Amino acid sequence: MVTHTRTQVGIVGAGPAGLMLSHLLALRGIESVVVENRSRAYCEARQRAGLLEAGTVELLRSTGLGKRLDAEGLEHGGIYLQFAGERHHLDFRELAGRTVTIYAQTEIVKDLNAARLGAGAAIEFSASDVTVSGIEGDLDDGGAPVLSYVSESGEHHEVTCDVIAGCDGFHGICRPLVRDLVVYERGYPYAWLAILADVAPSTDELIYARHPDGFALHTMRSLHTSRLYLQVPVETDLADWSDDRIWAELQKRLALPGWSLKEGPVLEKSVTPMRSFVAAPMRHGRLFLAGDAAHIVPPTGAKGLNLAISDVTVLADALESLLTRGDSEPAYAYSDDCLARVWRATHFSWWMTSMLHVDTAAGPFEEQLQLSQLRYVTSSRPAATTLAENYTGYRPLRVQFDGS
Ligand code: RFL
Ligand code: PHB
Repeated sequence: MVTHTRTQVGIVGAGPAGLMLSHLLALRGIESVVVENRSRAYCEARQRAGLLEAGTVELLRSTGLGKRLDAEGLEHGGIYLQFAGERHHLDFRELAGRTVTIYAQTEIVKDLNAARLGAGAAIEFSASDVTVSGIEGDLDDGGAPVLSYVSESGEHHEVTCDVIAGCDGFHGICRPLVRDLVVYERGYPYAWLAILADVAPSTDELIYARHPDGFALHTMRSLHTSRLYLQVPVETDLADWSDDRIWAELQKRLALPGWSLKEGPVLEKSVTPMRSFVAAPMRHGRLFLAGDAAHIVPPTGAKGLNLAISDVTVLADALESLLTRGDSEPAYAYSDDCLARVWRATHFSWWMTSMLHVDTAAGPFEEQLQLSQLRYVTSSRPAATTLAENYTGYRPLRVQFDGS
């Protein structure tokens, strides 16, 4: 037996993009159904991003999601860049007039789930056999795409929608449905080994370090929990990296006279490949892609989550015009509007990555170029401003709500 229902927007994926879209639509009086193939507990525990641009923070606050963020988030006025045995501070407040905030993706997902479920929203976790059909056609000609899935209890559902949002991440089912998709892609000859450690951070702001043996990053999740990353070869097997080996490598790459890195129990570790990927267009018929479903950046610029949030901000506006006023123009412009920002972030992430990582296949010439670029961004105010403006979010996200 199949249960048939109707909604305005069918959303595939309950990551930051899908949940935030559902939240923004609800604030505009637009109904949605979110279908997610993992459990709520899994989605809320998945360790990923941690750094929010100023505009992302503003958006969360102005849409009623600021309470825990304001109590637990850590506002940072800059970062440190370390190379050639020296640590330099970049002051974003002074350079760009903006700050960034450490607040984990896990916490944003928890806040969004609580807000949506508290408002009685439909989020189907642990769904299987998720499919999307009937997306073809012109936005002005009507149409009724169908989102179908089998719920955790085994019932088959078909949800008829006005439009569908593919917020199902890089490995989702929606992107392959976009006809004539063009993919722009670049791999990197290294990966990141990440640890979460039960120890207070040894720094007040993030340290990005280029060391002859590879990149290292010291970030944090709270005043009690540290997050650290190491550049490792692509084919790295985690089994070869004992906690002692990881700490020894971090100690070496982050070392600075007069400063010490505090060690603590490792709570979690993982290896993530690095990739730049942009798929265009971000819409086909009545299917709109948002977030990692359409693009991936290497994490060095801390842009992935922020891009996912900016995509759905643009999409919520476009869908409001389409579904409440019958104006399809912003929906037609959606892909181009998002891609302009996506390409800026893609360039910035590639640039940060290329400047800070050691490519063993590149020679001494490339190494000197990297060091020259690092000296430039830490000594020239215009160069530092370029980094600060991009890191804190370019262009700053336009925030529509006043939170009242
Ligand atoms: P997500 O988070 O992958 O969510 C997609 C959701 O879709 C579900 N799904 C399906 N649901 C139903 N049916 C299917 N067939 C489905 N297939 C998949 C998935 O289970 C999932 O719940 O994508 P979204 O929402 O676009 O959000 C993107 C962000 O998660 C991602 O860009 C960031 O985590 C990237 N990132 C960072 N971004 C930042 O802005 N700042 C950072 O500091 C930062 N650090 C990072 C990062 C990513 C990292 N990794 C692990 C890739 C650090 C790391 C190490
Ligand atoms: C993080 O806090 O996990 C983080 C911060 C900045 C990055 C990447 C990851 O560039």
